[in-house]
Amino acid sequence: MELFKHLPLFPESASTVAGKVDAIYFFGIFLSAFFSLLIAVLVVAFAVKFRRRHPDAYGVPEKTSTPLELTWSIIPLLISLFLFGWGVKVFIEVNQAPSNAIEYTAVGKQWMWKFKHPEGNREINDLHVPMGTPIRMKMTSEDVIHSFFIPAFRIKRDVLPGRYSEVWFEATKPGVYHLFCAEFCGAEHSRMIGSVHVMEPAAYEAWLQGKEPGQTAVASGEELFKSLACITCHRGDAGSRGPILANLDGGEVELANGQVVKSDDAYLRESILNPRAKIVKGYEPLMPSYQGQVTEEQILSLIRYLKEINQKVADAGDATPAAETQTAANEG
Ligand code: HEC
Ligand SMILES: [Cu+2]
Repeated sequence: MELFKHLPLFPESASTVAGKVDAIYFFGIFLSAFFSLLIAVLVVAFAVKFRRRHPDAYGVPEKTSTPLELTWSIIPLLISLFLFGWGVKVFIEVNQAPSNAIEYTAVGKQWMWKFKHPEGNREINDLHVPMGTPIRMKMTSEDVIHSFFIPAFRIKRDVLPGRYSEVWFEATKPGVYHLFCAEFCGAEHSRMIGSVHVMEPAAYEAWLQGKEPGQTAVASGEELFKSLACITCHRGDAGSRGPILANLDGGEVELANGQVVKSDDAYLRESILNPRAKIVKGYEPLMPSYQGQVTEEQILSLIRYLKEINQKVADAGDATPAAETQTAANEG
């Protein structure tokens, strides 16, 4: 808000949701201030108006009025419901990344933030992002609970060990913004800070060009898949010891105990670290645990790679009928 530009109390607003979050906040402040003032003024005014004027004056007995009672119950109810509805609308918007959001990853660690761009660039405590692009940050922690907080974007999300959490934003203004850890995480918690550099798309491209790109998550996942010997059991054909890794991107998996579970990031993570927790139907519990052998970043890369091959399998499945029609048409 322009009005608060020079007031250090208020962080800049630099994301698509910031203004919406602020609007609710200001409405709440306005509402509280309005009613507090109204009540305070009335208390004083009535105290003066109805003061005792001579020693033998007595108050009249209280009268009750149903319409009055109803009015002052229904109006606040409507105001609260309005605030609730508005809050839910913005809450959903803040929590649901648009489907075209680009995935970055962040790993919190005492006491730093490690980022990876989809192009493979890695950064520590500094995060460069293009303006006007929705970005989904997939996050986990290597040790304790941290919290990813960018005040200028009005987003904050806990980052938990052993779990994935997500937050999204679309920056609207070039600049450098604070990144804080908002969960006390040890002696140097206060130094777990970083900077988000929002750049014009062209400047961001130039920045990327000037950097050693590093390996994309998919590429390092593929390399790990070979170097950790996953590929010896998951060869991708019917004869291998491990299941064909398909239909794992949001699909369903039938387990040996008859349960059906949804395959998501948490399932894939567990399959790598604790494979015996859920045994796939028709397979032996042969897979070794990779606990302690892979870092959080490597697990993220492996999951990314698994999803990529799933996508390829799915695309191939989609492509087949089309290809057949193609050949049929050629023959005809
Ligand atoms: C010794 C053989 C072996 C190795 C090595 C191995 N796996 Fe497995 N994997 C299996 C078997 C067998 C299963 C099915 C039984 C189960 O659920 O544990 C499985 C299951 C899985 C599943 C669940 C599949 C599904 O359809 O739900 C995933 C994901 C997976 N493995 C990934 C990996 C990754 C990643 C690696 C390497 C880091 C790896 N595996 C290494 C044998 C292996
Ligand atoms: Cu922290």
